[in-house]
Amino acid sequence: MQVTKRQSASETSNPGSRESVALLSAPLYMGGKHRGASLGPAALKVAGLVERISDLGYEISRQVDISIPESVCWWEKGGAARCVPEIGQVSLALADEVSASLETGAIAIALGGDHSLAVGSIAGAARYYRDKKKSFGLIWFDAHGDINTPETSPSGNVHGMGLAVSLGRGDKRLVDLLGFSPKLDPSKTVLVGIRDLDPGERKIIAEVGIKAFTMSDIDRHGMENVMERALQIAGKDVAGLHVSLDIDVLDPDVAPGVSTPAVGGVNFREMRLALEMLYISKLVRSIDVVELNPALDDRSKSAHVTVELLEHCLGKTLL
Ligand SMILES: [Mn+2]
Repeated sequence: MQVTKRQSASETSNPGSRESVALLSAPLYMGGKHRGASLGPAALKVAGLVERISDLGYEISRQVDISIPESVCWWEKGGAARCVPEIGQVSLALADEVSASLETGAIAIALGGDHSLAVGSIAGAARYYRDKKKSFGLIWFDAHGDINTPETSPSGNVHGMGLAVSLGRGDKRLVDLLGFSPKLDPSKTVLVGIRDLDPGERKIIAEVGIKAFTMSDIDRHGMENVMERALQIAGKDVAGLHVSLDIDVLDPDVAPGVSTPAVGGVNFREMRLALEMLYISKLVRSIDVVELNPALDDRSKSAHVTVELLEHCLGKTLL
């Protein structure tokens, strides 16, 4: 098993006066059961991601493609959590890239890939803030809790465990990545959009004490209110925010190209508003874009929606 990184010639140590963005592709697929998630970064680029971010005035200061090991774990290894050594290797490589990108002052955007990507990206962000003795918050958009442990998981898929791992629960090889745990402060951790939880996840959410806004909360109070509260929690006295955006938080009518769709999701306008509010907060320093599965998409509809939404998180306005 070997994890190598390919770095583009566009890398520069002189971002100049413009704000810069680092694009870190980590096309993980072994965190879930649908291999097509590995096509996510390519589909986002085909949908114009790089050009659209540049058009917003950002310098793309760093583009890294983290290569993913071809592993027999895909064919079923058994055990409680699948492909942990392989995901751990990729997580280490991604964590290094996220830390290094944040050090340059760039906004680090990790392109997945399934949501096991967050193990590495959050670890990298956590190390960056920890080294500076600063705190950060997390807003995790998802239809699911992603807060299973190997004991509670019905599938053994690590893409459903990333939040638990980052809060210090689960397979030690992932929990102890970079030598410290937990990566997140539960009092500054917020879930938004959940509607499909496994039984054990409800219990863990209550135990760890994170704030979770369900789709019912969004329906009752509106996205604006939910995001104001999310920012009050995750954005309180922090040096930055990490946003983990699982595309399956969107309704499948909006974004059908995901591995684990769940009906009754966030619509396009709600998501755009949420991301506009995050941009206005000026706190977002790192972003995951995960679970886009081009093999299940409808004529690249979900990829285009994702690029459009990401633009709003980076400052695109309607007027
Ligand atoms: Mn997820």
